[in-house]
Amino acid sequence: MKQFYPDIPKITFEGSKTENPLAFRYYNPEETVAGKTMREHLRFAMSYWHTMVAEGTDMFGVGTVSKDYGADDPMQQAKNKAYAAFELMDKLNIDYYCFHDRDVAPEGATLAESNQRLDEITDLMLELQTKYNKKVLWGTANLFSNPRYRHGAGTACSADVFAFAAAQIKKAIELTVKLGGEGYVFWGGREGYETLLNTDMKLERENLARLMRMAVDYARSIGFTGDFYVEPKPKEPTKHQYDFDAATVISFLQEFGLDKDFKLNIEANHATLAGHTFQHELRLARETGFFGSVDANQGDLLLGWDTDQFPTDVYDATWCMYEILKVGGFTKGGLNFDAKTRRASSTFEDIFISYIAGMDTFALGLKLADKIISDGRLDQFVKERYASYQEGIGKKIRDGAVSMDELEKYALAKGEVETGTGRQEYLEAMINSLMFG
Ligand code: XLS
Ligand code: CA
Ligand code: CA
Repeated sequence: MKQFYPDIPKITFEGSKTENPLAFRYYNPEETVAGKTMREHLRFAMSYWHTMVAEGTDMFGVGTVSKDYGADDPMQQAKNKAYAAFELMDKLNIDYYCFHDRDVAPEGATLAESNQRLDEITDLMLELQTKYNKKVLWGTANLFSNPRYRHGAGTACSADVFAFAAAQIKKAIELTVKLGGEGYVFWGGREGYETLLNTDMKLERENLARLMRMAVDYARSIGFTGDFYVEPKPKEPTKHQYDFDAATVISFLQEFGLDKDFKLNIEANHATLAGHTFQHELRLARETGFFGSVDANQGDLLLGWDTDQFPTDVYDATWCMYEILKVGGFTKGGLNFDAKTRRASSTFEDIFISYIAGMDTFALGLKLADKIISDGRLDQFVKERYASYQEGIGKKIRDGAVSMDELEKYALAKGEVETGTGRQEYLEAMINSLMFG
């Protein structure tokens, strides 16, 4: 069979001392860490849109790498793209992929034609999944690229657009089921607004919730047993997104009675755009029971947009894996590399090297997070910091067994209170010595 990456070998683990750029330094899939193999912990996924489709265009220039896969006809391109995708996952030892409907098959002149094209291409993808033993982590519908969605999809001012979006989601769910996908994502691409001058915010938010409810009910009725996720993002493309960050999404889900049906897909770059750390969003998702899946990438803190860079920051990966270990690991989610090479990194080899860098970073993060947790000093420190809630008045506060009167009496009797030092720098130095010592 024709190879699309003939110069790239299968990537294997060679250890941290290797100078071979096409080898894993830390990702050793069958190595056991904290009771599970790295493969089981990390559940890496390839993002179809960046890896197989995006050519490096930006606002100022055209693509720098061709993704036509040697064909002119769009359907032949889509088929070649599928062959290339599975070759790439096979060579990188990645078990899962994520896709939008429009990534895998070109949109047709009508909805019916688009659907027919999707049927044809997903037949091939199913064959390739079996051949290469690969799975879908999650599917989704692209409800933001086509100009019909310029006012949003579920939040569009036009009911016809809403209906079109519903039809597209219905099909994307059917395809996710056909491909055995373990999840389905709602990222609200243009589900927001630019100005309130022309916007009925109440209707838009209610409609978005209606669409989500219908999608879940339909999916369950056709036997989808996977998880639904909402992926928060604060801006880009619209100025005000209804899915701004984890807290906003959680309150939206609760407001509309969708909280039992959805979890969160937390993306690192979206967290920082919202003015949070990646770990903050993960912690909130974990503590509230909404943790689901992760889009592993990183932004550039000097830039105000979604750069979707491959994650190479070991601290961030460590804290991400710390939260994932603490939540008990993924169930149906995984680490999807929603990431692309920089525009100037314009060869296929750059794509492989980027994935290797991302996978190694998270493998290292996993080991370091396990080290921090096993060491125990950090957890112990936090426990001791809140020790006053374990007994006496603190325990009564936690148990809801105290009134304002009683607290006033207590405070009056106690006099001035002392709360001790936070010892942040001590902790930071301790983490450094655990990570690098
Ligand atoms: C865009 C989002 C998108 C979702 C899937 O910023 O990250 O790619 O992950 O629609
Ligand atoms: Ca994403
Ligand atoms: Ca993104």
